[in-house]
Amino acid sequence: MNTNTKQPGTFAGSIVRQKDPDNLEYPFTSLDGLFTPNELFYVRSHFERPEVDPQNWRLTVTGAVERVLEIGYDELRRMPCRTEPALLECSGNSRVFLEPPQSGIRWELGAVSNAEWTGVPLVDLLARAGVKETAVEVVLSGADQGTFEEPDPPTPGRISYARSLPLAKARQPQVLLAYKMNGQNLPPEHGFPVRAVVPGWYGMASVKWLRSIEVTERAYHGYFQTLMYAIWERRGELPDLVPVGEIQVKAEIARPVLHEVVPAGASCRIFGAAWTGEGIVSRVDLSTDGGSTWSPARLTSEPIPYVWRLWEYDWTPTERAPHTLMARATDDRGREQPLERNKDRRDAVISHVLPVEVFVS
Ligand SMILES: Nc1nc2c(c(=O)[nH]1)N[C@H]1C(S)=C(S)[C@@H](COP(=O)(O)O)O[C@H]1N2
Ligand SMILES: [Mo]
Repeated sequence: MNTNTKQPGTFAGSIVRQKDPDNLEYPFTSLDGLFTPNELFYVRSHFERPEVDPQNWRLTVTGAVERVLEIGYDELRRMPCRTEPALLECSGNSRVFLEPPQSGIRWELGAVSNAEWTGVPLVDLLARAGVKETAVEVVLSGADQGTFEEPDPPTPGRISYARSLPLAKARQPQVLLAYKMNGQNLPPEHGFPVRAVVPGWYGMASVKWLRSIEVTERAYHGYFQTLMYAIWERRGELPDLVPVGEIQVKAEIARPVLHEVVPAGASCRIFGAAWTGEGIVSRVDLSTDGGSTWSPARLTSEPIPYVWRLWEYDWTPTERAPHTLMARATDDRGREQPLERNKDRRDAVISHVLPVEVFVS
C-alpha cells in the first residue's frame, strides 16, 4: 500500500516563536483537559538541541559530596522511580503583553503546559553521593552549549545551560530526574534522555539534556540566573537581584480569545486554567467589566499540587459593546494574583491579571 496517499490529520500544531533553536508555544486556546499532549507541550530552548545517545550518556554527581558518582541511562532507569504530574511555565510567558515592549521571546499565553513525569527523585541520587554538611546548592547542567552577544554583556565564550537549586528545594521528593513524559520516553526537544523537573518553580529550573550535577558550598551566579532569569527583590532599603524561582499565582483565559466577537443574549462559556507554585489554587474570580465587579468562577478540576486547575464561568452578555474580561486567581496560602505589573520583575515572572478585550454584538 502506498502510504503517501495518507490524508493529513486535524493536528493544529504549535505556534512557532523561533524555528532554530526550537521555541514553540502551546496554543492555549486549545486547552481542553488537564494534560498537554507531548506534541503540543511548549518548547523553550536557548541553544541548538544536542543529540544525546543514551548508551553513551553518563550523569555525574561531583563537588561537595562524599563520593563522586557516575550513572548510565539503564542504571538510572533501574532505580526506584516516581510519577508526578507537574506544570511548567516559562518565566517569560505572556511577555508580549508588557509595556513598554521587552526584548526576549514574545510569548502570549502558551509558554505553559502540564504533563505527568516519571523519573528518579534527585534526592535519591544525592543520597547515594552523600552530600557534605557544608553544601548549599546543587547546580544542574545540560549537554547543550552556545554563546550569546545579547543581552550585554555576552557569555564568557561557549557555556552550557545551567541553573542552581537551593539544597532544600533539591531535596523535595517531587523533584525528578525524568525520563518519561506522559508515559512516553522523553521527546528530544524536551530533554532526551533525562531532564530535571522542578515542580513549583518556573521552567528555567527544569534543566533538559541533563549531564552533570555539582553540589556547591557557595551560591552559583551563572548566566541563566543573573544576566537572565533574575528579578529585583526588595527587603528593606537595598533592592537585591535574585534568581527567578517559585511560580507565582496566575489565571489565564483560554476562551474567548482577544478581540473575539461574542453574540449578545446567548450564554458564553468563559474558561481557562489557573496555577500557583507551592500551594493550590483555591479560587478564581471573573470580571466582565474591566475589573469593576468580580464573581467567582467554577473550579472544574481537582486540587492537585503543582498542577493547574481548570475553571469556567457562564456569561450571558446583553449590552452590544466592547467588554474587558479578567480572571484573577488566589491560592490556599492567601496569595492573590496582582492586578498590575510589578516592574521589579524586569522581563520575567509575568503574573499580573491579563485583560481580554472582546466585542459583544
Ligand atoms: N538544557 C536546557 N535546559 C533547559 C532550557 C535550555 O535551553 N537548555 N530551557 C529552560 C527553560 S527557560 C524552560 S521554560 C524549560 C522549558 O522546558 P520545555 O522545553 O520542555 O517546555 O526548560 C528549561 N531547561
Ligand atoms: Mo523559560
